[in-house]
Amino acid sequence: MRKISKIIVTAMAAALLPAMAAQAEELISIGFAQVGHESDWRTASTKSCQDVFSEENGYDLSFVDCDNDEAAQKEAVRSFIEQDVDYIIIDPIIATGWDTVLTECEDAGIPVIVIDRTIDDSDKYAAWVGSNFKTEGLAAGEWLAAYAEKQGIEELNVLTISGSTGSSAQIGRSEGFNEVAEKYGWNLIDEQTGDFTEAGGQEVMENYCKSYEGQFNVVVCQNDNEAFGAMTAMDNAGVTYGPGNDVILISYDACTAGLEDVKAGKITADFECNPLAAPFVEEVIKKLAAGEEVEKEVYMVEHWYALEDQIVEFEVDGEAQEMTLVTDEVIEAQY
Ligand code: GYE
Repeated sequence: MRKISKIIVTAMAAALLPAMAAQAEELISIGFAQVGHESDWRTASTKSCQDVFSEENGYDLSFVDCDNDEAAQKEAVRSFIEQDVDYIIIDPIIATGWDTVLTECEDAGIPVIVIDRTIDDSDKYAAWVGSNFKTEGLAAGEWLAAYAEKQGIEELNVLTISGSTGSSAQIGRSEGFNEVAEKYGWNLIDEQTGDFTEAGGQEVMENYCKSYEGQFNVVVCQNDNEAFGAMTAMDNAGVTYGPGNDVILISYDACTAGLEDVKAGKITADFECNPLAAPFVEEVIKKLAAGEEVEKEVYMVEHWYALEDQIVEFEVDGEAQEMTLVTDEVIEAQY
């Protein structure tokens, strides 16, 4: 009896093994060269990719955190080529310097999908999924114009803590906001990078508080984490911020912790950048696998957040913008 069951089990295993091997082979292999781990936004982006491109969903994901190092990111892409993955996802740390390595991907016949930040000096990729950073900057600027008017604030003296220099997120947000500032003749006092980190935001703001004491009434942080650091620096320097206080504090990303600070009356308005691109990337991959045509650019939908008294009407490129009131439910639903 025992012998028979052993034979059956062995036979079953022998039958199953090739099936399991075939299943492993069927996994779609993806290499993802992620920017790093500098912010809440980045954590949400990484999680979104890891959730969607899981083994359960039929993927074999090679994830590389490039720690904000451009050279390491190119190396990661080249290692994916060597592994001969089926698809490569890149979130480019900076916008330029990509043509050579993208040509290598093309020569190897591996489709590249770019997410979040753009590549501005090459079009050798199948598709890009991300946000319009210039629109975010324009929205922040036009909101400020409408809000200052409502409050009767005539002079705007602005300090900007920008994101990582040369990233398309930094370039677009600066371009958009500064275009509006120029239009209304605001005083742009200074713009220094906080590298999208809390420590960077704090350091820049500490210097600003010393150099420009009493000279500014607007601080623009190009992401929430920089805003967290800037708030610490302003607390230490005795500068008050948020609705009704010395400084109007503007932020981008609108991740959970950022929205909590809007709700707490610390961040005056927060301009969303949606990090959940992975489901759209998966659609692109499915279409490519089926030999279908894909859209070259896919834009994420985003919202602008504030409390009731800071919700004002404004337009971007002639289009009326709707703002979202921050409530506990809204925060709960955010990433
Ligand atoms: O705003 C910031 C992150 O590339 C849009 O990078 C992204 C930016 C995001 O570190 O928090």
